[in-house]
Amino acid sequence: MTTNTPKRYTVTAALPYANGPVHIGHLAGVYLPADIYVRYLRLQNRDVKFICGSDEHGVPITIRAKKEGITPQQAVDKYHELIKQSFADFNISFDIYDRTSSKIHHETASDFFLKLYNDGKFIEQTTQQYYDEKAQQFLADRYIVGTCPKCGNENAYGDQCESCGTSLNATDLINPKSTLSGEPPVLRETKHWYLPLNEYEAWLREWIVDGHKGDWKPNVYGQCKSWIDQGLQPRAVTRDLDWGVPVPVEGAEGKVLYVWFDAPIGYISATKALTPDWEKYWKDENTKLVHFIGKDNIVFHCIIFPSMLKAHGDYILPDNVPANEFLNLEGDKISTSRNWAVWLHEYLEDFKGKGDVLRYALCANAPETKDNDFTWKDYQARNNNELLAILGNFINRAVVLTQKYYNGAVPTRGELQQYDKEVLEVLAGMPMVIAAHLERYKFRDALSELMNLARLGNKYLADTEPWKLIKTDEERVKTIMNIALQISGSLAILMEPFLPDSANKLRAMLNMEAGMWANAGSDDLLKEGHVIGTPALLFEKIEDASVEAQVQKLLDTKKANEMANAVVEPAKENITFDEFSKMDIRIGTILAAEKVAKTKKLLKLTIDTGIDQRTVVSGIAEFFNPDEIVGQQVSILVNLAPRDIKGITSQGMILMAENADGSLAFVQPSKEVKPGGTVS
Ligand code: B3M
Ligand code: ZN
Repeated sequence: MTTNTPKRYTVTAALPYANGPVHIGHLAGVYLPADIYVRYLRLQNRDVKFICGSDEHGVPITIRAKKEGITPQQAVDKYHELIKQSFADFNISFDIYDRTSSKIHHETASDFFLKLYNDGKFIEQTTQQYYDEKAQQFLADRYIVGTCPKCGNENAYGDQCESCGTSLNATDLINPKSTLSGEPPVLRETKHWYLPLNEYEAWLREWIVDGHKGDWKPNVYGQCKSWIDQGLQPRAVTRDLDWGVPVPVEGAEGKVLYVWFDAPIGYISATKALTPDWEKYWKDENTKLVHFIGKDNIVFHCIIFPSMLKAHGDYILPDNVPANEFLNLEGDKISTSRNWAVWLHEYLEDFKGKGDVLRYALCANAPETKDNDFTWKDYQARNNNELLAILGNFINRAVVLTQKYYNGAVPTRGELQQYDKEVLEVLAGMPMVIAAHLERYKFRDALSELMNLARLGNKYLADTEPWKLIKTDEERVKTIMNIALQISGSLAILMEPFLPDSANKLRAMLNMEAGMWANAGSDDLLKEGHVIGTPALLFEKIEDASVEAQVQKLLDTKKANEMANAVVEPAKENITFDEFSKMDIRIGTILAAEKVAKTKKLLKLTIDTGIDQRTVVSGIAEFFNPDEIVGQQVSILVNLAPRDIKGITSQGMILMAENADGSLAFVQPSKEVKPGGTVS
C-alpha cells in the first residue's frame, strides 16, 4: 500500500442484457479483465466490491421476449439465471450479481430520477417522435433502425449506432424503418424528459479532455473527446414503453425510464443490496470507481452516467473506464442473431474443467487496444505450447523431482551460485512487474510477464539439469530444487487472478496456504522441510479433433444462416406451353464420370439417355465425387444444341437444383425410371 492507494474500490462490469447467453466476446471484452483486476486487488488486501447484474429492461428484452413468445419477465428470469451460472462457472468473482428488475433497483432508479426532476435538472419537452401505426406504438431504441448520420451504418438503432458508438435520438436517423412492422414510421407528439447534456459540456471537457488525458485508454479518451468536440445534445431519459422502471411523476402514464438511464444506476442499487455500507463505495472521494465495459458502452459510461451523477451531486465519478475493443471469431464479427459465437455454457460442455484455458487464451489475445480475432487454432496453441509446455511442464518437473528425491520435503538450500542469485533476483522483482501492468489495466502484458516467470523456471532447470547432477552433487541439487519450488510457490499466487482453478490446484500440490501478493517473490515462501502434496497435471493436451469439431460447428452455423437468409429469385416471365414443349427432358443414368483435366468445376459424364449413350460436360465437380455418382439417375435436356467445352463435345445439359448455400443437387425421379422416360 502506498500513500496514494485508494481506501477502497468499487469495480463494476457492464450489466449484460438478460436477452440471451453470454459469449467469449463478453468475457474477453469486459468480465475477464474486470475479474483479473479485482482478484489482484484482493491479493493486495485492498477493500474492493465487484458489482454486476443483469440489465433486464429496454427494447432488447422485449424484442427477445416477443421472438420467444414469452413475457419480458419470463425472458429475464430465464437468461438472468443462465448468465449468472456462466459467470460463476468461469470464476468471475462478483461480490454480487444482481438484476435491474429487482425492487431495490426500481426504488433506487426512481429516487435518482425524482432527485433530478425535483432539482429541475431535466427539460420537459413535447416533441414529434416516431410511431408505428401498424404496431400502434412509439418506436424507441431497437424498435427503429435507419442510417447513422455520423458514419452511414444502415442498421443504426434509435438510441445508438453500434458501428461508430455514437448515441442518437431516433429522429436523427436517415430513412428510418420500424423493426416491428418494417414500415416507415410516422411522427406523433409525445412528452419526454431530457437530460441537457449540452449544459455539462464545459464540465465534461474539463473532467475528461483535460483531467483524464493520458490516464484513460486512448480508444476511450479519443471517443469521448470527439463527442465533446462535436457538441452534445439533450438526451431523452424516458420512453413510451410498458416494460421498465415507471417514470415516477404526474403525467407520465405509459412511460418508463430509458434503459440507459436506469441500468447504470443498477451498479448503485446492487451495491445497496450487497452492503449497508454502500454509500462508502459510491459517495466517498477516497473510493476509486472503475467501470469495465465494451467500446459500444463508452458514451453511456463516460458522458451520460457521469453527467447524471454530477447532476445528482451526491456521488463520486469514475476514476477510469478501461473499455476494450471487440473480439471477432474466426475472422467474423461475433453475432448473437447469427449465432456466430462461442457461448460460455456450451464451451464448458465441450471442454469440461477447462475454464482457465479459455481465460488464458482470451486474456493473451484480448482486444485491449484494437479489435482482435479468436481462432480455435490459437486457442489450441495457447494451451499446448504455453500452458502445457511452459507452465505445466515447469511445475510438473519441480513437484515430481521433489517427490522423487526428497519424498516431497522442501530441501535445504546450500551455498548460492551467481546464477541462483540472478534467478532469485528476477523472482523477487516479478510481483512488482506484473502489478505495474495490472494497475494500468494492461492484462495481456501482465499475463505475458507471469509466463516469463514460468519460462525462467523452465530455463533454470534446463540449465542446471538436477536430474543429471543428482548422481554427482546431491547438495547442489537441493539448492536447485529449493529455488524451483520458491518459483512454483510464487506462481501459485501470481497466477490466481488469471487462472484461479489452476492456482488452487497448484496450491494443493504445494500444500500451500492461500498467499497474498506481498508473499510472492520471496526466496523463502516454501520453508525448508515443508512437505508438498501429490503431483498432478495442471493442463492436458488439446487434440486437433476437438478444435476441428468446434470449427465445423461454426461452419454448420454459417451454412444454416445462409439457408435461412437465402433470398429466393423472383419468377421469370411466363412462357407458353408450346415454348415449354420444345424442351425434350428425359431421365438418364450416369454410366461413367471423370474430372475434366485442368478444371476445378467440370465433370465429363457418359449418360444413358434411353435414346443413346452420350457425353455431357457438367459444372458440378465441386459438389460431386465422380466415383459416387455412377449409376445415379438424372434429368437431362437432350435437345440442347451440342457445345464444345474444353475440347469436349457436350450433347445436352443435366438439370441441377441450386441450394441456398450455393451447393448443387441432381433433379431425380422419386423412383427408378427406365432411361429415356420423358419429363413433362
Ligand atoms: N446492457 C450492455 C450492452 O450494451 C448493456 C450494459 C449496461 S451497463 C449499465 O450490451
Ligand atoms: Zn455510426
